[in-house]
Amino acid sequence: MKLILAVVSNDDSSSVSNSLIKGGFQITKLASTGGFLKTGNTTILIGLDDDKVDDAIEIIKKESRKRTEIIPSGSSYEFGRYATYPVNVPVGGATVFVIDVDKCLKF
Ligand code: 2BA
Repeated sequence: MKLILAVVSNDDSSSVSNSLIKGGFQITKLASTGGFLKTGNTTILIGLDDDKVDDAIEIIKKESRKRTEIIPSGSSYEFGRYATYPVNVPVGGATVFVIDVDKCLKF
């Protein structure tokens, strides 16, 4: 048995967890905070059989693929008025750890 720990962005956490549940996986979601940026992210725990690890990773990869989004940002003073301008911001991505599990007990 394995335990997957997947750190995903809060934006992707619903689609990742919904797809995992749809795929038959049991999950636990933890609210977490990145040590570097100190912003919120979501850590998803998945206990699963060894032969299901690749399937779960595929789902996580598909639902949290790194991409850029265009968001309005900042303001510039041009032609006598302030305006926002669009910038490309990288979002998404996941950090995945796969750990061996000796035992899983439920009481
Ligand atoms: P990522 O490497 O994609 O990591 C995203 C989040 O995943 C991290 O949030 C952290 O919560 C978790 N994570 C990543 N690697 C981990 C590991 N080896 N062990 C435990 N948790 C891990 P943040 O710590 O806030 O980092 C956000 C982004 O800032 C990172 O994206 C990376 O691009 C950058 N970063 C992190 N540490 C850095 C450093 N020391 N110097 C430069 N850039 C750094």
